[in-house]
Amino acid sequence: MKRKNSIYSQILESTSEGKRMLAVLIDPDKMTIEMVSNFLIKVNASIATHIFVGGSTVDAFVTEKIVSEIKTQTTLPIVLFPGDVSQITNKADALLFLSLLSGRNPEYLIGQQVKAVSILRDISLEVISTGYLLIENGKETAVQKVTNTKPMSVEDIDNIVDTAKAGELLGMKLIYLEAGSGALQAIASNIIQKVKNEIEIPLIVGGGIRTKEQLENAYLSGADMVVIGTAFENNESFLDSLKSNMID
Ligand code: 1GP
Repeated sequence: MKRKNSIYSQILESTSEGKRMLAVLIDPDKMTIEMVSNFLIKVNASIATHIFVGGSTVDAFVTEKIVSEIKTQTTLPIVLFPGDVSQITNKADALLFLSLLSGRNPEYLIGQQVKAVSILRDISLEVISTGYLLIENGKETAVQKVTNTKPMSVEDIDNIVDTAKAGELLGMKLIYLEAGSGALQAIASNIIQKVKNEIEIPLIVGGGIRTKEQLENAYLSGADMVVIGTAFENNESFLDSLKSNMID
């Protein structure tokens, strides 16, 4: 089946033009269908460019319902960021096909991806191969627990850079530096800079970003796209402060 690649093309175009992308992460485990409408009004008025949907532990079919609801409330692209194969639905526009390169658990390096094929075979969802690197942040995160892998040490930047580069050389289309949802420390500038200098594919950074300063810092360090979830869940006025007509 021929697959679309329009979402990835847009990401490449924005990256080459230096346009900042912001993905709002909606965890179906934390947001109910009833909450979507009000939240999306704020998202639509903000500088957000993408909506990511996913979580580490989400009940089957919940994702599909919430994606369908989100779709009625926004024109922004909806990209799945799944914790496992049960979260794949063709109601979304694209899927981050994640491989957890920072860990050595075969289930999250290739096992889940093999299981996804029988679902993907029958649907035309855009698939974007993504090298996913979990970096330590000062506390244990859901990704770490669920995948039973260790995050990469912030002391070993060479290893982080080489792992990101290996993902690119394997043909991955995006690299995602993840500090983990609700991280105490977001990904440090020097890590973002060094990874960005090494790779040519777009770079996504997420985990623990709570302020405009941290967001700005991630972009200035080289993130092409930043993902924020927890800060918007806890404080929707943060979203208001990122209005699309905002003049800095
Ligand atoms: C988590 O990178 C995302 O997978 C976003 O993290 O919830 O901390 O913003 P936060």
